[in-house]
Amino acid sequence: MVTAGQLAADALVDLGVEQVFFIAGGHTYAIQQGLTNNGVRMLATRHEQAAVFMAEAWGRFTRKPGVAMVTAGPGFTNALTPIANARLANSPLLLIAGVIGLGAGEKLDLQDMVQCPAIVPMVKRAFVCQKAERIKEFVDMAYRACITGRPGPVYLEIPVDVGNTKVDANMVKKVGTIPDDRVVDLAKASTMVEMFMQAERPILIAGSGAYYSEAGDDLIRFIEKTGTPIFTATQGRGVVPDTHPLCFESSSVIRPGCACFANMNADLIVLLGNRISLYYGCGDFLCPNAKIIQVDIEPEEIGRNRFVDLPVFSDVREFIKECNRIVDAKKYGDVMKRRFEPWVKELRTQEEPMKNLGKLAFESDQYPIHPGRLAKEVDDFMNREDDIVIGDGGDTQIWMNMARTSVKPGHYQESGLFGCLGMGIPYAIAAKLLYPEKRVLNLIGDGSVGFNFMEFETAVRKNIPVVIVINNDKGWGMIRHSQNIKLGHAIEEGTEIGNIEYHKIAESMGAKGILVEKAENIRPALEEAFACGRVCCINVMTDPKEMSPGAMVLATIGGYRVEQK
Ligand SMILES: Cc1ncc(C[n+]2csc(CCOP(=O)(O)OP(=O)(O)O)c2C)c(N)n1
Repeated sequence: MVTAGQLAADALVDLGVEQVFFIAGGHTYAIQQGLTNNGVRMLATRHEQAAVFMAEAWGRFTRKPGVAMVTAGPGFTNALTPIANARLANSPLLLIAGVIGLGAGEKLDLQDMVQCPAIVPMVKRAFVCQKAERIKEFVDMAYRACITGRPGPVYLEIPVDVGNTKVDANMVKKVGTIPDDRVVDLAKASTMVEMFMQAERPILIAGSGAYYSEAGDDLIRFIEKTGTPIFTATQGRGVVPDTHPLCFESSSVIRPGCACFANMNADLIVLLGNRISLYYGCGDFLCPNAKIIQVDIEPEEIGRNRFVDLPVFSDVREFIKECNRIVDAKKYGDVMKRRFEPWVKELRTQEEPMKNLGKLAFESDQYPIHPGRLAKEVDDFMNREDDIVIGDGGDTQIWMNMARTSVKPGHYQESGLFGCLGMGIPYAIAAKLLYPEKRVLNLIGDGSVGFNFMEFETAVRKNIPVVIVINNDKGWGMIRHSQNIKLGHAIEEGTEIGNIEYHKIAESMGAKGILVEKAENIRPALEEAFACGRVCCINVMTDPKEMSPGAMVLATIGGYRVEQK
């Protein structure tokens, strides 16, 4: 006889789970014991939010569900923010939560709350296992739901009495099937190729669907044989390297480059596992006359915010493979290449003045330090092939996004559409745990760093040497700037933070602390931080007056669109 908690742990191991992030609680002992018995690596954080962010990051990096476990009631409620983040970012993530016993409802038991309905709108599926013998089936269903179709977060609730129940392992059904077929619409591939033959100014935009389907190599083959320019977005950043002659970096319109020009002047736009979200002005930043092809693994996603001329319900990689086969068979490649060449040249011409504009920030040696210069120093210092950079904050994340050169997928991370501050330190810890050989750095705003600051202690305790660089403008910069634009002034309460010596607080937890006040000292500080082999906090004092283009855009569109009365 074994506990159902042990069986749940066995099922997770059978599915290949090697790492769980958690905070212990009385409602999850049985599974914790089971996982420990099975040799699963357990990392205890200082806040459930951090544990779930770590699991989310793990899922993003590995393309398999990251697993977090929390206790009932407050453990559960603390876990919700990263779940919502994962939902909007399509991250494969499994949250296991304890809850009061099945027989304890309405008794005013400790940590009582009705959890499942609260999380339903945030997850792909929510499961409650009510019978100990069926626990393996539930682990299996939950895990599978994270990764079939479009990845996302899934919730599995195990009442404390169910987890503690002893069952005869021989009576438990054998489960554990993970389908690995990929859906592909072969007929639409020839339609797409014919549409390319009619186009003069096509662009491809590769999003997270290109990343999760591992479409990089096939995409490179496609653009090289057809001469089509490509942009990358969100998790798709790096699937084709920024340095490729046909890659025009991020499709973000605020990155110094030609994305805005391309989006508004293309005659054919192909969205590959990429949603028409705020990043494209919810469709308004895509040329109204362009033909749109949208390839997505989630049929209901196709057509959001914009009429789509060719909807393709398909896995990105398999679809592009088929397009490659057709282009080869019909010997269309050279015709396309010749036709698209002037367009590619035009894009290169258009991006130059924008890049020069970006240099004003990136190369500034002003005092106090320009935050754009700080982000560029990070980009130059961190090896683009191997190192991992994480951006977190308002303006801070925008600067890092603008500056980072992506040559490999998964190596630059930020929250995504949920715009959630505070994920940076947990993400960095998960990254370094997964890839001990890589250098990992998080550039984070001084507001954002407060959310999960205690995770410095986690990193020190577990000897996970991450480098956390704080862009310290002594305030909630993006809000300060957008209030200035919107209201004509910044409201002090809620935008000012003051001068906190973060490097000293981190030192008190066992990390190394460095203060930087001049631009020329940024690089030596980065060298010292990585050379010391310890967790390090670099507190960089930057100019509170410098505003990112993101703050400007957000003050005028998107969530700020509603007029003040
Ligand atoms: C969890 C969370 N709380 C509040 C916000 C609203 N918000 C967006 S940007 C921002 C300011 C961030 O300040 P900081 O981290 O210091 O970065 P900076 O903008 O100064 O670079 C705030 C409060 C948010 N996006 N997420």
